[in-house]
Parts: sequence; structure tokens; C-alpha cells
Amino acid sequence: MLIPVILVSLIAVLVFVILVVRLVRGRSAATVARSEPSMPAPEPAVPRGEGLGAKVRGLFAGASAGDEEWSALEELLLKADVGPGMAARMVGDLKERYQPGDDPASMLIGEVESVLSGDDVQLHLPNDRLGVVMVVGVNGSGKTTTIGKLAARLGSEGKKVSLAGSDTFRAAASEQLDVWAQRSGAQLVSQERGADPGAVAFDAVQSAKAKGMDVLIVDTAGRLHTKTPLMDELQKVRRVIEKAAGQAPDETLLVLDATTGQNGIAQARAFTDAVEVSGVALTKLDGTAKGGVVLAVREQLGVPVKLMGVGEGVQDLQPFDARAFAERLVSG
Ligand SMILES: Nc1nc2c(ncn2[C@@H]2O[C@H](COP(=O)(O)OP(=O)(O)O)[C@@H](O)[C@H]2O)c(=O)[nH]1
Ligand SMILES: [Mg+2]
Repeated sequence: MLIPVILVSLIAVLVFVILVVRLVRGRSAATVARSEPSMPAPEPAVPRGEGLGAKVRGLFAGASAGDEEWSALEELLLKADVGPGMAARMVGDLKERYQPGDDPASMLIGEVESVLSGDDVQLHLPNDRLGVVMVVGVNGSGKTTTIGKLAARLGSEGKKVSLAGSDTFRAAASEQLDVWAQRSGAQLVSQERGADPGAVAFDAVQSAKAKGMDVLIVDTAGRLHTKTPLMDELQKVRRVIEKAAGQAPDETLLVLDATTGQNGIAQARAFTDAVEVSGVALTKLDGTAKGGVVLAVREQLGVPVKLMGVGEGVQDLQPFDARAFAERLVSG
């Protein structure tokens, strides 16, 4: 009687032990399976790297895209000099459209492109009279270089180009402009250092008109933008051009160094307050700078980028292209 009872009890204990062991094994196997990626990640449309795109993709690599990820994305955009208003707007747009599995870096490229693609990026120059382009910006931003490249481009389109050396403040300014005039086949009007910048502009307009030139590009001084006399001087040059040419400059280009970051906003505002800026030429995009500041300038001042400087050579000037810019900014 006792033996069968013991036997049944033993079998019951054995079955119980086997069941427990199986359960524990199954659990740990499930844990291992969960911690390993079940599928290889799809190949991204944008190459991996240390750029903004790689960081954004890293952010969204986890399972969820919650408030934390979105505010981290906003933080990344701020670090890229995109500016607070624009960063908030872009994050808001992306948040609305994002679906799990989407590539956030590709979406960001599309977003930047769509923010900028409605802009009028053409230079509006007349065909039937002298067109005047006034170029402003702080020292070293790349005004003279950009003028040289632009002169070469217009020249290659068959236009007769004149340059005015209204940066009479710096000693080497007119020699540098002269080098660019020769390189680009443009005619130069300049005077000695310290001459009145307005007088140079006036002479240059008269001379260009008399010679039947198509375009006159006016170089200006760019010493520190915080000093009011420079802005007064630029306003005067603009008035003189208006008087001599019969109308305001057809284009007033603000040259902005892409590496200046948020400082670029303060600079841009000082110039747009003083003279009517019609477009930005963003220089030094061939370096490490990605030019996120353009989005901030675009948002806060409403001025479109029309030209991109991508090097020091005569050919290194490109018309602004929203898609190319967006790709450069995000995937760098
Ligand atoms: N790498 C690079 N250098 C540039 C570019 N544009 C201008 N520079 C350089 O920036 C420096 C200042 O340019 P400059 O035209 O003299 O500036 P300005 O003082 O505004 O007339 C020069 O050494 C130029 O060669 C650009 O697009 N890329
Ligand atoms: Mg210069």
C-alpha cells in the first residue's frame, strides 16, 4: 500500500521538476531572443557618418519615437544653427508625418528642401539697360571673391561686366578687385584708398552707362557691423547708385560666411535694416560648415539664398539649389 503511494508521489515530483526546468529555460531563451535584433536594419538612403543625418538616425533607432526623441531632434537642429522658430516648425511637421520604420534623416532632407524650395533664387537683371548689383557684408565674408566669380559667370553668358571698387577703406581692396577683374574679363572703376565710396559708385555707374555695359557690380567695405558709420556709408552708396542709374540697385546681395553660425543672424539683420537686401550669397560651403544658419536667416529676415560659394576658384559659385543644400546640411 505504501509503495504505490511513494511511487506516485515521486513521479508527481519528477513531473513538477521537469515542468519548472522547461519553463525557466523557455523564459531565458525568450529574453535572449528579445535582446538580439530580429532583422538587419534596412540600408539607409543617406550614407552613415558623423553628420546630422547619422545623429538623427541614431536617435530614432530605438523602438519608440516619443517626446524625448523629438526634443532631442530639436536640440540637434539648434546646434546646426537652424534657429529656434525654424527648428520647432520642422520638428512639428516631421512629428506629424513620421511613421515607425520611416528614415528620419531622409524625411529631414525633404523638410529642409520644402522649406526653401519656394524661394525666388534668380538674379533679376534687366536686358535693356545697365543692371546694378550692390554687394554688402562683413570683412572676410567673401564679397570680393564672390564678385569676381559672379563677374566671370555673367561674362560667360555674354554680358559686359563692370566692377566698382567702393571698398576704399582697406589698402589692398582695390588691388584684389583688380585681380578679379582681370581674371573675369571685367572692367574696373576704382580710386585711391580713402576716396569717397559714394563718389566711386557714381563714377562707375556713369562710366558703365557710357560704355554700354550690361551689369555693374559694386564692391563695398565691411568693417565691423556694429559701427553705425558703415551702415550710413552703405545707405549713401545705395542713394548715389539710385541717383546715377535712375533706380535702386536691381539686386543687393548680402554675402554671408557659412561658418559664422548664429552670429550670421545679427550680421544679416544689421545689413537688411540698412539697405534693402534682395538675396544672400552663402560662402565657404566647401569647408566643414553646413550653413544651417540659412534657415534661420530665411525665417527671421525673409531673405532667400541665391548663390552658394564652394571654393576660392573662379568656377566655385553655384546657383542656390534647395535639394543640394538640404543634402549637404543633413548628410554632409
Ligand atoms: N573656401 C572658400 N573660401 C572663400 C570662399 N569665398 C571667399 N573665400 C575666401 O575668404 C577670404 C575672404 O574673402 P574676400 O573676398 O576677400 O572677403 P571680403 O572681405 O568680404 O571681400 C579669402 O581668402 C577668400 O579666398 C568660398 O566660397 N570658399
Ligand atoms: Mg573685399
